Amino acid sequence: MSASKLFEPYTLGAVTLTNRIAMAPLTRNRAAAGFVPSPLAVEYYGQRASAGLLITEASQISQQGQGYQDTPGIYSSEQVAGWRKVTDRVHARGGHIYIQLWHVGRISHTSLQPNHGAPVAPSAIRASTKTFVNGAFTDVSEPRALDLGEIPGIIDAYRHAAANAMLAGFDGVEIHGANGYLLDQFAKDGTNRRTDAYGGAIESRARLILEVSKAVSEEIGAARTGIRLSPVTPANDVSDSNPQPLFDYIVDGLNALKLVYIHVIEGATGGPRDIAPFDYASLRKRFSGTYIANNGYDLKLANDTLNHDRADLIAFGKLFISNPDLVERLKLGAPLNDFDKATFYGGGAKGYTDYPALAQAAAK
Ligand code: 8OZ
Repeated sequence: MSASKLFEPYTLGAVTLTNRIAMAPLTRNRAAAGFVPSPLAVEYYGQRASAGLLITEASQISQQGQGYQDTPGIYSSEQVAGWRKVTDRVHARGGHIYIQLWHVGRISHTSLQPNHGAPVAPSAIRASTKTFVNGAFTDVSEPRALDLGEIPGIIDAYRHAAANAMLAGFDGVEIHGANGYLLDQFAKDGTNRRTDAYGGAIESRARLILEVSKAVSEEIGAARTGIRLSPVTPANDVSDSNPQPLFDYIVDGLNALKLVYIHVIEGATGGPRDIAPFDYASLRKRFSGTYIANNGYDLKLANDTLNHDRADLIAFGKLFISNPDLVERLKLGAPLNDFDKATFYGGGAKGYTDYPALAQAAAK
C-alpha cells in the first residue's frame, strides 16, 4: 500500500480535518416526532466520526422545505437540541460535522406541506418523479409557482436555519444546491420559466442560489458555508439546456462570496459519471476555496484525483452507510461491507447502526 494524500490532514475554513475523506449527505428517513434527530442518529454519526468531514443528511429549513417522510429539520428549538447531541458525540470522537440545509421545492407532497397546500417551485411544472410519504412511494404533487413577494421569506428561512446550525454546534453548513431541489430548480431552465428577476437569463436563474449563499455566509461566516452542486444530474427530473456557462457563472459568484467549499456531484447522482459532457476542471479553476469531489469514487480514483490536484477532498456516500470505519478500511486495504438498499430509507437500527467495524467483525 502506498502513501495516499487521502489520509493527510486538511484545513477547511475554521477547522482542521484529520483526513481528506468526507461522508456525503445521505437521506435515511429515521427522524423522531417533530422531525427531531433520534438517539439512533447520535449513534450513527458518532460511529462515523473518523471521516475527516461528516455532512449530515439533508435537513429541511422549514416545513415547506420538506418532501419526504421522517427527514429531520433544523428550524425548531427541539430539532436544534436533537442535533446538539449529534455534534457533541462527533466532536467528542475528534470528528467535524456540517449540516446540509434543504428546501425541496416541488419535490414534495401536499400531505407534508403546511395546511396541506401545494408544494412551491419556480414555475408550476410537476416533476415526473416519486417521493416517499405515508409509507409508500407516491407521485409528487402539482406545485404552485412562488410569488416574487415570497422569496425574501425563503432566504430568511435559510438564514434562520444556518443560525440554528451554529446553536446546535455544527462546524458549518452545506447549502443543498443540487439534485433537482429548490435552488437547482431555480437555476436550471427545464424547471424555471419565470419572467421576473429570478427567471430567464443565467444571471436571473442563478440569483436565488447566490442570494441564499450570501445570506447564509453573512449569518455564520463564509468560512463555515459550503454548497453542493450537480451540474448535469437528471435527478428529480431536472435539466438545463446549457449547464457549463450556468455553473461557471454560479461558481464565479460563490467564489466572490468566498464560500469555503463547493461539493460537486460529477455526472448522474448515484449513477454514471459520464452521463453528459461537462468540464469540472473549469469549476475547480474558478473557485479559490476547497473542491469536494463526489460520485462513484473508489480508492484508486480518489488517489488519482488528489494526486492530479483535481480535488481537495473526496466524498463517499453509500460506502459510509455500510462501513462506519470506512477511513480505516481504506487505509488498510481491508474488505468493505456490502450495503443493503432495503434499509436505506426508514426503519430503525437495522441497516443504520448495526454495520460492524473491523474490530467488531474480527471479534465475531
Ligand atoms: C435520496 C432519497 C431522498 C432524498 C438527494 C436529499 O438526492 C436527497 C435524497 C436522496 O440529495
